[in-house]
Amino acid sequence: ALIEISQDGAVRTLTLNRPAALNAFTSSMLAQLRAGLDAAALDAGVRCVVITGAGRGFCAGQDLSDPLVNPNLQPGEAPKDIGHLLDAYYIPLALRVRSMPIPVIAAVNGVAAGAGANLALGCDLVIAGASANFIQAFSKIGLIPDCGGTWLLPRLVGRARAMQLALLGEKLPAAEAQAMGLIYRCVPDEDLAVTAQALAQRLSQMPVRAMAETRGAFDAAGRLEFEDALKLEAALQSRLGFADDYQEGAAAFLQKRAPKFSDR
Ligand code: LHQ
Repeated sequence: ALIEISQDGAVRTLTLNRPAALNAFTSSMLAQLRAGLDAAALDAGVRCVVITGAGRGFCAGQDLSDPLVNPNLQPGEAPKDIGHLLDAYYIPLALRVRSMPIPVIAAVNGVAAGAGANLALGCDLVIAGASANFIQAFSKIGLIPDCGGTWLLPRLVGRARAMQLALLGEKLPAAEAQAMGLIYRCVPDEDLAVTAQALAQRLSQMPVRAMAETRGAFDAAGRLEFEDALKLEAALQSRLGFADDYQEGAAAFLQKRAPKFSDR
């Protein structure tokens, strides 16, 4: 399978599995990844998702040898519209990540380039191995950052650094990505899998529904006035206040016992 699926407790791991091409995306791989996320979203037994890569890379972005993106056009052959690939695959995938009812962790085990970098940056927490690099490779082939890059980069690191990354298209080592606030954390390569899984297990025991609402509220706040963000918080808090997780969390606190969360 182009996406390998495994489960440990309530943690579902989706592994991009085309290591000979650094897990560069083909259309069927993008479709399988989206289907894997759909299945995780629908499965009440899954409370956190980890996306990682097989082999030495995380994901090299769109497979540039795919006929759909026009490699080696013959003289007189008309180029195909690559925008269709975004409409059909990348937009639904990026939206799927951002609308998951549970937290999504990217465990970036090696190079993350182009759409592969931005798929990772769209996740809720990004943890990377020290040898991983983030590359906005688009500028080198005459394209703009896609898979959410134009929206994510300025928000994550500010316009100046977003422009630096997008225009220069240089390799950004994971340690620097952490230092500039692009990602949550950089860890030694040999610790990545264990650290990411431990983090996922920890999140899976927490109130995951509130985490998904937090992501949604952050995204919404980006286009709201302060007062409207306050009102959105009140509306969401009102809804969560009726949910089991809040009742359980508050009761457990007062009873000085460990909570057991179940909402999703
Ligand atoms: C690849 C790729 C690749 C095919 C490595 N494709 N084979 C959306 C919609 C429509 C159109 C276009 O794009 C998009 C979004 C995008 O993602 S655009 C950006 C596409 N990605 C890139 O431009 C990155 C291209 N790759 C690289 O720059 C390098 O491979 C990086 C820096 C990622 C890794 O460099 P190295 O560690 O030196 O590895 P390598 O270059 O030797 O790659 C290993 C193999 O993987 C190699 O195959 P081979 O048969 O020679 O061993 C590469 O050809 C293959 N590969 N990326 N995107």
